[in-house]
Amino acid sequence: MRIIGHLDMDAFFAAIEERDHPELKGRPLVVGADPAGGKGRGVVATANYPARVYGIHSAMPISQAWKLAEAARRRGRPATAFVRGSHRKYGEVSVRIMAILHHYAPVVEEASIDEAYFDLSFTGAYDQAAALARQIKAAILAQERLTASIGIGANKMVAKIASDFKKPDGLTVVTPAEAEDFLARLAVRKIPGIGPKTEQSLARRGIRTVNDLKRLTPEELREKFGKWGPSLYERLRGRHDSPLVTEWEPKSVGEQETFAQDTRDLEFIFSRLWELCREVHRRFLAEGFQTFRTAVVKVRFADFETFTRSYTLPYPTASLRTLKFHAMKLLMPFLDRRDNPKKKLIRLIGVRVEKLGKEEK
Ligand code: TTP
Ligand code: MG
Repeated sequence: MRIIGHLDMDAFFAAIEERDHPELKGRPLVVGADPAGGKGRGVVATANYPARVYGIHSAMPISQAWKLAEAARRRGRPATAFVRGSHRKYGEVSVRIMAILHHYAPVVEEASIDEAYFDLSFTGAYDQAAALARQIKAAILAQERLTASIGIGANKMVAKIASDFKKPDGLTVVTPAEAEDFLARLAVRKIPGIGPKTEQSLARRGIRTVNDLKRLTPEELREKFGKWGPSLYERLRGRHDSPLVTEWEPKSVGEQETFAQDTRDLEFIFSRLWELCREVHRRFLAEGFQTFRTAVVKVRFADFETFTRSYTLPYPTASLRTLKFHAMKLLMPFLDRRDNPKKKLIRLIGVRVEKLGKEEK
């Protein structure tokens, strides 16, 4: 018997800002781009629940969020605070939340910055799994002063839908016996993979709930959804067997170069460093990876003394610019007094990415 948990932090970025700025507590709060008095460009990263009451949500233009906040204020509703936020801080909190999960569950899939699946099959029973989920929520509250919502079900799909069912601070357990009825009542949009466009086109045919959609035969689903149809047919009935995608592949992609002459020519060394980064990044993509988390730089001096330095990002990225930035920061100390006080010449440099991730298909 499988028991899968899914955790999703509540209003994640906004909750962290409220925690760290008590004067914002309980007020409507938007984390995102600078609203610049309504002229701002860029978007909302997230809004806390009081700001969502005004209709503000993730990915909305910040100018529109500003208008909604102003309209609410003119109606006599509380004023909304706008903050830019700190992605570095959110990444660090995320790392600590994931560590808590790893402490309680042997297999954890870190699905995004504030979301993870974890295997609770080892507890052997749904009430035991629920008790453990309560412990996880309590540990997060005690250590981070943040709330999370958790869903428990027989597979990833049911667990994810369940974690969203009662937010914030929710715990929703859907046993295998309950799964089909639980899903049948929901709007079709709740099934991962059914987006706003499909929702609309189904609504035109009078199909709004999962129960409505279950009236379609596998053939009709294939007509409408193509190859995805048969697996959707199963999902609507609560069946979904994809595994948790856990560890990073224990692989790395790296390149190094021995210079024709030992050197301390910064312009030359950096031009070679950029080229190595580009080559590593190209191979990383060519080998089918989507993300890396660790950048490693290697330096060998003319006397063969060799060092490696690495930096692990708070969350996965695919960015060549990020790789170049951290490779440069890691290499710099070897070019100046910090790690090269005797001004030794450099014989070789290398660049490597580790903690590589491939997304689940
Ligand atoms: P979500 O879990 O989607 O949202 P949330 O945690 O803010 O709220 P909820 O209680 O509904 O789970 O995303 C997690 C964080 O990711 C969110 O706090 C900010 C960031 N984010 C963006 O920056 N842009 C986006 O479009 C979305 C959806 C999220
Ligand atoms: Mg969340």
